[in-house]
Amino acid sequence: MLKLLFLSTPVGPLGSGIGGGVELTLLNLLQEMIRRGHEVKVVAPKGSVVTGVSCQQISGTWQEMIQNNHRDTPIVLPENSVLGNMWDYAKRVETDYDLIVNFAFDWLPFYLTPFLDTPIAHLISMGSMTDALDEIMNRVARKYPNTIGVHTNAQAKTFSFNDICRVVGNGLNLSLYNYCDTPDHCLAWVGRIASEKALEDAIEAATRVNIPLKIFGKVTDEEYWQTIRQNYPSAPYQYEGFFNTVELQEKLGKCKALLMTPRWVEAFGNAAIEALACGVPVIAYQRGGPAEIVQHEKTGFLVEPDSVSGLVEAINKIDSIERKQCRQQAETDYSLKALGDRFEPWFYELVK
Ligand code: HBI
Repeated sequence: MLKLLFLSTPVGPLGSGIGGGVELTLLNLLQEMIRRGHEVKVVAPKGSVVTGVSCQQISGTWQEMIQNNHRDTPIVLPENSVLGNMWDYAKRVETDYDLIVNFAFDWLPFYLTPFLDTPIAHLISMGSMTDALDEIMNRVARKYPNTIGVHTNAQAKTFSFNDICRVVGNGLNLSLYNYCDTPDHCLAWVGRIASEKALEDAIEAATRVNIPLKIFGKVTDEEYWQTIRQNYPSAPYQYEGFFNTVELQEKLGKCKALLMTPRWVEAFGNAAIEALACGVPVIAYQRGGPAEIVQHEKTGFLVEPDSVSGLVEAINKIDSIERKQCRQQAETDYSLKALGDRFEPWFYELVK
């Protein structure tokens, strides 16, 4: 049995949705490690909501989203940084734990690693973003091999230390997702509405096949969203909004396919496994995480990146995919048990 200390992302409270995919990963991993008999404590910004486990609420100023930075942006820590305060706490209690698990994609946790005695596992949630962050991650990877976990090989390949990090995939609580065998005549797009997600390609494809597109997710780039609405005044799309897991899966399941159009290297692509869990085939650009999730012509289609005609071609063949196969893949590769089978051995290796 291990005593684990999970340090959440500093961009906002757990449960707010600001942290996006990493919130889902932390909560799913927490649930699975407790089910396996380990003790877990969470450290997160004040206002976090975590059911069934003790959560140390840390006050302080949230960290800015790293997506807003450029490659050469210097590291910025605000006055009364919540990230700094989280690590003050971790340093104070570290002897009570066998392993610290860091979920922040930030410079400070890596810089502090050699100053703590308890081993630290870093689970990183994006591909390479800035030079300063790459440099400090590389330093930790070299000094402490295999202490950095990534979700996919594609994400690992964006870093120079891809040969000494651990690919751990991701996973879902599949009992929350219901299989739907008879979809309505519509397509789905799920994700933060921001330029790196290239929603315009999905709208263009839906327009060409004249099938309504349902859009789910938080608008995190207002200007980008307004541009889309101006450029596609009469396209067949409907903005549905941002939903929690239970509501999202109920609406997503009724769609003929999920379109994934990432312009950047998506580290994983939680939406892909959420769709599969509902029996929804995935049509994705052959780029980043989704390219390692979708089984081409079995649970969806992988098309040439940035090719709208590729999306259209796949949409026209979507009925050839057996929806049951999609649910089956989620159960085989992305259940909480599969997630725990990838993380638990990694954690034991680090505490030896
Ligand atoms: N930005 N600075 C910073 N730190 C994070 O941990 C972070 C982020 N941006 C996005 C993010 N985490 C999560 O939404 C990941 O799931 C992408």
